[in-house]
Amino acid sequence: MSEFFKSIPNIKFEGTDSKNPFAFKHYNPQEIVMGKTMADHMRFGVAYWHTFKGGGADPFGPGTMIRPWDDSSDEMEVAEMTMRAAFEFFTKLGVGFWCFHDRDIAPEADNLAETNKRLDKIVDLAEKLQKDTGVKLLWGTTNAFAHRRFMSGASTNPSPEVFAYAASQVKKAMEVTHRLGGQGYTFWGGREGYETLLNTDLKRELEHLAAFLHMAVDYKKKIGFTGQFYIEPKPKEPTKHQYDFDAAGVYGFLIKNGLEKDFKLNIEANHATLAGHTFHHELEFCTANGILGSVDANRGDYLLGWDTDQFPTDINDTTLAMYTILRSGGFTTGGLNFDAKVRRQSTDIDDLFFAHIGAMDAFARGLKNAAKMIQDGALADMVKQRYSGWDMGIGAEIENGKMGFDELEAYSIKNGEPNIKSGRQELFENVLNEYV
Ligand SMILES: [Mn+2]
Repeated sequence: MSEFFKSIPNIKFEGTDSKNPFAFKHYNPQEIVMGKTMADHMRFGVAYWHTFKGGGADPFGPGTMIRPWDDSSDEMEVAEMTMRAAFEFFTKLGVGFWCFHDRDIAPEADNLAETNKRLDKIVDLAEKLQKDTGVKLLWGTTNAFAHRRFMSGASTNPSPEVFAYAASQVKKAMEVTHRLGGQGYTFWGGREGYETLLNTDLKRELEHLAAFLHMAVDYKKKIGFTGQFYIEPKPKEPTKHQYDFDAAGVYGFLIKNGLEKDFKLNIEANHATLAGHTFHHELEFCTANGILGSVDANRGDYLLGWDTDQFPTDINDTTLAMYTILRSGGFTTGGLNFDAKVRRQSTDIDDLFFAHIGAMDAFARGLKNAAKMIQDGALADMVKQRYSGWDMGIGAEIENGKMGFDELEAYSIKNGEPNIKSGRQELFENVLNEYV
């Protein structure tokens, strides 16, 4: 079936001695780590929007990449060629999953009814290609942020007509995700936020966002879609303030609105750093609250303040991410989706392979490092020791709810100044470095 990537072989594991740039050095899909194959741990997915629809455009210039699947003046012909190229790529790379926005896979027509027909036509092809290749849909989503109608947001738009349009679009995107057996559906808040508070009724917009998500939950039940709903936090860009700011903000919003049972989070590494957190922090917060759903695996640049969506290559980051993901019990419906784009100067088709191969190897190393850290118990034993005061005596009594302020005051007067214990940060950092 090779049409678009004729010169590129199927990517195989060749081990660390290999110098072949079209081979994995660390990712060995069938290798068992902590009782599961690497493929089952990671559940790698390719992001359709960046890898097949991204052309390298930036605010200073148009795209730089010329793709063979883009070679037609007929938009629907391009859409079909792109879908064929995508499944050829998934198969050669050896990933199990893909993710898409509705408008990536099928272009808009002059009206919504016609747009929906176009989407159905491309989804017919995607359904066939999924069947032929065994590649599955990790999640689908809606692009309700690019078109000018969404310039002031979708569900938080000041206009109810735009709210209705966005609802119609999400309805259809959920239907096609359901039809393709999607294991999840992601709500990324596109332009759900504001540019200035002066023209914004923040309270009302947040109420509308909650109402919208409740409608989505109702519709999910109505059509029998059993995939997991995710919200993907992001603090800013394109708006100055995005409502789904970070994991903690989203979790508070979900609880306030009675939505916490219906949503988990899709954590993106670069969104975490934009929020002033680490990727590790956002994953750890989700794990602590049982809301880790899926991951958009990428990275930012330490010197740039925007969402650069680079492919993840930092072994420290992947080790800590997998350390938390493994301790959370691992992915069920979710996976590691490469929401990442090759750089504007990486113009060849080969670069798409190098980017994904490197990222998959980086996570494979992270997985192996994290598994060893868990098996050795090195960090966990040190953390347990640090909190050991809570396992006995006054600590256990506080945790068991047997103490109040009166009792604690009496205890402190009797026992005097507390003993302090070193936090040993440098030792913890040294231990981590023994594994990376
Ligand atoms: Mn993302």
